Amino acid sequence: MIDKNSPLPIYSQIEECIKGQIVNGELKPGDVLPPEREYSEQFDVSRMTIRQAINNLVNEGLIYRKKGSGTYVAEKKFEQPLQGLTSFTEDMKARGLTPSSKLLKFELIPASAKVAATLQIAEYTPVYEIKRIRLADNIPMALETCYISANLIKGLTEEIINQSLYQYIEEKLRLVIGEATQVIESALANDAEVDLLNINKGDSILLIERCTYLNNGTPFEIVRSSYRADRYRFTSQLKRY
Ligand code: 16G
Repeated sequence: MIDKNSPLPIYSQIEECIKGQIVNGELKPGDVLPPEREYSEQFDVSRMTIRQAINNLVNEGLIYRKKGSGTYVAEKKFEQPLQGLTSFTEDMKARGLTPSSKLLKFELIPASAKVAATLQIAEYTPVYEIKRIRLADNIPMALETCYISANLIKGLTEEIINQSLYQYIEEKLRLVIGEATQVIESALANDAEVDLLNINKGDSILLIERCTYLNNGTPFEIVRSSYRADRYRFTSQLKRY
C-alpha cells in the first residue's frame, strides 16, 4: 500500500490510507485506532512516521486522542451553513434528528444597560433570560443564553421554550423574523460548558453571538451560544461579484 518511491511523503500516504478507511466506513465513529506499534509493523515504517500521520489527522479533527486510553475516530461534524436564519429546531429536523432542550433558567429580569442598548429598549425594561442546553438525539450540541424583549415577545412560557421559540414567534404571535447579525469566535470551554456539554477540559467551543431582528427592524433577541467545536463546522458561500 505504501510506495516508498512516490514523491508523496510516506506519512501523507498513511494519512490518506487511514482517511480512506474512515470515509468508507471501515473505521467508524467511536472506533479505537490500532496502536502506533501495530501501524508501524503493518506499514513497515518508523513510529515517528506513524505519529506524524496521526498528528495530522488529529489536527484535521478526524480522530482524537483520549489521555491514557488511545486514539479514536471522531463523530462526523455537522456542516452548518451560515447564510440562512434558521432555528435550532429547524436545523436538527432538516438533518433527520430529534431536537430537544434542557431548560436551565427561565426568568423575567430588568434589562442591564448593555442588553437594553442592543435591544433598543430602556434600561430595566423586562427581558426574559433563558438558558438552555440544545440537544440532538439526546446529545448536547450547544449551550444557549438569550435575552428576549418581553414587551415584544409576549406570553413566553417554559413549555414554549422547551419546544421552539421561533415557531412560537411566527405561528402564534404572527410576527415576521427578518434578519440577524452574528459574530463567531473560538474559545476554550469553561468548567460549566465542559460539564453541561459533556466535553473534556481543554476542548474548544465555537462562540456565537447573535442579535435577531423582526422584519420591521426591531431587535427582539440577543443570543450567546457555545457550540461544540468537535461537532460543528460552519460553511458559507462566497461570491466575488
Ligand atoms: C438558534 C439560534 C438562536 C435562536 C434559536 C431558536 C444560533 C446561533 N442561534 O439556536 O438565536 O434563539 O435557534 O431555536 O443559531 P428554537 O426555535 O428551536 O427555540
